[in-house]
Amino acid sequence: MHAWPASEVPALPGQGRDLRIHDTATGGLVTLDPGPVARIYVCGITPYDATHMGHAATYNAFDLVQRVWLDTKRQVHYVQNVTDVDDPLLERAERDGVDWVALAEKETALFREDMTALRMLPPQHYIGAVEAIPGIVPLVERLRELGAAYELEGDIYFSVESDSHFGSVSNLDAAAMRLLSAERGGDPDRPGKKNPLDPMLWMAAREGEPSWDGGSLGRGRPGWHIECVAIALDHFGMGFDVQGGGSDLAFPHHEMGASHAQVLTGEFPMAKTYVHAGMVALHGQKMSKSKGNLVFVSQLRRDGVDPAAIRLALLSHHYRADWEWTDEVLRDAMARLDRWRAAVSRPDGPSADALVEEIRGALANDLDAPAALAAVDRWAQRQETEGGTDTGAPGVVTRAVDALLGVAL
Ligand code: 5CA
Ligand code: ZN
Repeated sequence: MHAWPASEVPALPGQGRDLRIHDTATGGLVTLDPGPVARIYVCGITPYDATHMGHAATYNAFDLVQRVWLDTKRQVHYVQNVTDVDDPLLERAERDGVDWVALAEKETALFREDMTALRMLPPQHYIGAVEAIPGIVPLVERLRELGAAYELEGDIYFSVESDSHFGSVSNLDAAAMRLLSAERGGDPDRPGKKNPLDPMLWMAAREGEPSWDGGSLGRGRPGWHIECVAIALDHFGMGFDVQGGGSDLAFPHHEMGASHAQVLTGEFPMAKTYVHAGMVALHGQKMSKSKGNLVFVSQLRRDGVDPAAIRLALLSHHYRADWEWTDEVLRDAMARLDRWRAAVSRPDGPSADALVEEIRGALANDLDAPAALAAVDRWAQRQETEGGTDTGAPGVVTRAVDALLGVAL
């Protein structure tokens, strides 16, 4: 499917910095060393209740990863999926009495609009689960041939024990995995499974639900994890630079996906680095579709909030932190945007050369966006109190904030 239009990323003077970032698999900071074309796969939305601030915060984190890479003069190859068929989407369509295809299309269109407004760089390949099915079926067949998959009442499961590296993304113990599996789309209590954690690869057609021809698998639809594996392997193969998503995807989604891919190819690891963003909460609880405690990007836009202020609100928290969305967060961001705009609207100002390096340094240090904002704040403050004679400075600040933070002043 098509993605959304790209906003231009201005080139900055000087040298970009290599990114040090937290890797969930090793539990520490790693310095990424991508080739001339950096490859990143970011898990996309399941298209209903899009785009809430939790979604937006997670996509903001991976947009920053790309902006740091682009600043080092690398190209970025970015792939994102849309889980446009899965249990929760079908359940929502059923609840609301709407066609699931129409729901997915409408929500994906809204997501594209929100991403465009927020100046999130688009993926080069934006792939739906449904369009990936012809690539998924042979992978499941191959897992069966390899003895890594088994059938249970027509459904096909992946055997986690077939991967000697299973557990190496999330590093959780079996009890924690079992709990999270039950919470996040798994079925650990289904009788007949070899291991309670085994995830479904292919679900046999159910009465009244959509299904596709699965060749030797029979009619059915794909499981969630194999969807992202098929898309990532198709575009990147193994060993791509970053797989990203919110922290709720570390287990089971990224763990299971890595295992599928590792068994399929005999190679390790699937992604060199696994990066996870913290969870955004509202009223003390994780913002989630199931709880319905959501603030939508599109609603704020309709209320007349400048998307640049929404973006600044996201940037005012470290991507790895869990944080709470409040009216105050947005008010502070709007005030900051006004201050920055006033500061760059003057014909001259204090030199901004050091500021560009400060923003670069902050982002290269595990995407420390709050530190980058603080550096711009200091420049804007100097502009207000002392001013300066550098006629190029306001333009440099405008371009740096645009290129590195995605904020249009
Ligand atoms: N379609 C799958 C991924 S293949 C999925 O998880 N979709 S989603 O719509 O539920 O979430 C999309 C992205 O937003 C995921 O990376 C998820 O981790 C992230 N996300 C969901 N809720 C929050 C939240 N409250 N805070 C931060 N990120 C969130
Ligand atoms: Zn995914």
